Amino acid sequence: MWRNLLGRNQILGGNILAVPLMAGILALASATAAIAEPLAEISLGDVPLRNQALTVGPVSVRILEFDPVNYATDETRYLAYELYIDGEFQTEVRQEVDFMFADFSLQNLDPDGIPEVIFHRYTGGAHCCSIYTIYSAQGDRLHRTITYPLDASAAGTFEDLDGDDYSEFLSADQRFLYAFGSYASSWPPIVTLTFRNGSLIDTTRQFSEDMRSNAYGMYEHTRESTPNEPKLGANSILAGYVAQKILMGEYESGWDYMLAHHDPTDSWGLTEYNSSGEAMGTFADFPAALESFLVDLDYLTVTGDPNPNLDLSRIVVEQESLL
Ligand SMILES: [Ca+2]
Ligand SMILES: [Ca+2]
Repeated sequence: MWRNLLGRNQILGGNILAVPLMAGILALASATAAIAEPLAEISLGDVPLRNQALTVGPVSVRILEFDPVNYATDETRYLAYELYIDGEFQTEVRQEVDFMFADFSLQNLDPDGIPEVIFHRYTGGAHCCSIYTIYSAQGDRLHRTITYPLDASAAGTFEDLDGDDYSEFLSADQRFLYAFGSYASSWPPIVTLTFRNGSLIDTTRQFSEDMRSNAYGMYEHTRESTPNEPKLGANSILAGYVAQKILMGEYESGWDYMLAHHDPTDSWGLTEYNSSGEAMGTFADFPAALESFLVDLDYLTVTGDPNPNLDLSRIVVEQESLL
């Protein structure tokens, strides 16, 4: 599969934004970054597996048991696997099969020469969801990182964007999906994480060219929208645009652009909720709703200033631990 189908942008056919999202893909595809290639991989699909081993250098995964989901019954199926380094047992995992397909791959995400084990599963549903579990030898311990379920627009592959042999994980802030428009008109700011010492670290702001490319796509598809002659879905793209500009250190120009191109007639996202999810009222307009949203998501501080301490790894990484 073309990697970008599971990358930051995806092709959405038959709707108003099919062309803009395609444009984003082409922009990213033209980059010269090295895609991390698996050294070995094994797919879990519709065939049961027993005692299958995958080994590269000192690292081994042994799949003890895998039975695919049987949609005809409710019977619980299991996946069980073990990890070894230098022939020494590290950990065993046994879990219910909650995925449509999955794979194990071994690849170098950092320069220490000991491959990482990446277990990637896809749980299905309308737009959901990829979940990554990454195991990395750190000294004599195994470090495990588990991502949140990531929408296709937020779950990319690993690429080494800057050639330093530490792979980047290309994602996006999926909290912007549906916030101010339909899925198809949602265009989130990008999130770039770098794999270091077994962890995914937020390095989004270091990759200014990527951010600028994403912001340019958003600009191209909202520049003809004005408050008097708004384009459908403009607010949703502009929400992502302002957030992207905050990350670029250009909050004020992003905000001014949003004011000049937003749709004052679109009420999507204007309902105000309390922390329990109950509707509390309605924001006066889209700019007021957007500012509150950006504060809620920590792009802005409560005083309305760009938050220099925003750590976007926390919206991708659900848990990590030394085993
Ligand atoms: Ca490694
Ligand atoms: Ca890198």
